[in-house]
Amino acid sequence: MSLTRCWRLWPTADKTVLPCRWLYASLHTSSICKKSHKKLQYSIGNTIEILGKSYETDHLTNTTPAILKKVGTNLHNTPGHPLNHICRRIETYFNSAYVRRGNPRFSVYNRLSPVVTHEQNFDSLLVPANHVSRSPQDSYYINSEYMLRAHTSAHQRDLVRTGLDAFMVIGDVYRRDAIDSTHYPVFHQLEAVQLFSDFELFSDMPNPESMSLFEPGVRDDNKQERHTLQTALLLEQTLKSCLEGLMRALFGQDLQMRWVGAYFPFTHPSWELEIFYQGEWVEMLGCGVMEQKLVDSAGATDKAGWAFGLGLERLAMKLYSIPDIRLFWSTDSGFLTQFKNKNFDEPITYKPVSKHPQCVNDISFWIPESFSSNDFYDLVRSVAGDLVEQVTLIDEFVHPKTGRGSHCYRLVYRHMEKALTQEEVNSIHQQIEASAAEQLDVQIR
Ligand code: FA5
Ligand code: MG
Repeated sequence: MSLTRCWRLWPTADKTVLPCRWLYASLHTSSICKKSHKKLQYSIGNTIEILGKSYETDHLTNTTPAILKKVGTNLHNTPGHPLNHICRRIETYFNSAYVRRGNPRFSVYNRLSPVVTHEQNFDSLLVPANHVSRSPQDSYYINSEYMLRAHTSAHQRDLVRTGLDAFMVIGDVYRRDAIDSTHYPVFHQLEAVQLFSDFELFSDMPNPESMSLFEPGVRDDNKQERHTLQTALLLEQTLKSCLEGLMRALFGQDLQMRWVGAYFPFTHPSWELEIFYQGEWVEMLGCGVMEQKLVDSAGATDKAGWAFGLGLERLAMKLYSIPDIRLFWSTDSGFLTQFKNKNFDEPITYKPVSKHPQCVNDISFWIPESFSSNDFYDLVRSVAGDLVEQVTLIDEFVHPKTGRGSHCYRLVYRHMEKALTQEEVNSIHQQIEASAAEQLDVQIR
């Protein structure tokens, strides 16, 4: 099945979520964007410090100071933070549902550095060299060797290599992404991997000794070439029942959820799980049967397994009725005290302190040829921080005579903790215009 067909066969009705980067990539097979970053916030040959280590910047460096400030915050390990509550609830589910000889089956890794090599983030996961997810438009690069991980899957191969066959990785991940209430350039993922020997996978079957994990075969929509059909079906079944069980343990029996076919270079077959939230379907996680080539490359040649990666903010927003993803970074006691000193498994419903009024301002400019919207989103974040709630491209056109492109963005300003005055908004808006003109070579209209 071609990747493009895969996307068409499984359209997601979830309009709040951008097309999955892995699916989207399949529609844009062009090579990595070669655009040079003219006005870097760090100049080439400088060093930047991240978690006590120095990295030399080069032509690929595109991490912004605003992003680097978030590294090491460790919200997921902060007692009383909603992300910590949710991690502990998920760990509790796994520790009760998955036990081996009286001990938790899954080991938890929640302090791995978010600085990884490009090789870990992409190559170890079989992401092709020209895959668009490697584009500087999508990820935060530290330099030509290191980056801020774009997903917790970056640790899969190395942890399997250490001999583990069931583990979770919890951590902060970094992506240059849209700005709205469910997307933020730093968010948290919880990844889990479970590998099975033939003995483990088939132990509940009538004739386990007659079954085998592997056979030479062909790849189709339902299975990989090396896997027997039973292997593929049992892995799918154990994966889906694990995740449906987790969602019911968190949200109760009445939760509406649905499986949507997906594409990831490191799993086949692959799915996304969506749940119904505030009148819309929201994607919570991606998962699938691990590519056997990846498992083999990590030395577990006699095992097959599944993996999933879920977005913790998305889950916590639904579970605690948190309306905006920026709130997780709030230092305001109005937010934090609602979770602090609560038991992690207590039901909590966030009560908005008060939603202050929005201020809306548009910005229009002529764009240079190399322009990318994600550059503008990053710039808005750097200048205005969390004062901007949403940025939407509301109009674009090409001048019929000059051929120049023009973009118009609508910026919605709202402070989470106080009402902004029109003067404050105007001043930030002007700073955004000035920085865009200077750093992105746009011409304000
Ligand atoms: C991944 O990141 C894959 N690594 C997941 C995976 C793991 C697949 C293991 C197969 C096996 P994706 O890009 O779809 O996939 O992100 C996973 C989840 O992270 C999403 O479902 C969503 O819940 C969350 N997420 C993605 N982008 C954002 C964002 N900008 N802000 C907040 N949450 C996000
Ligand atoms: Mg996705």
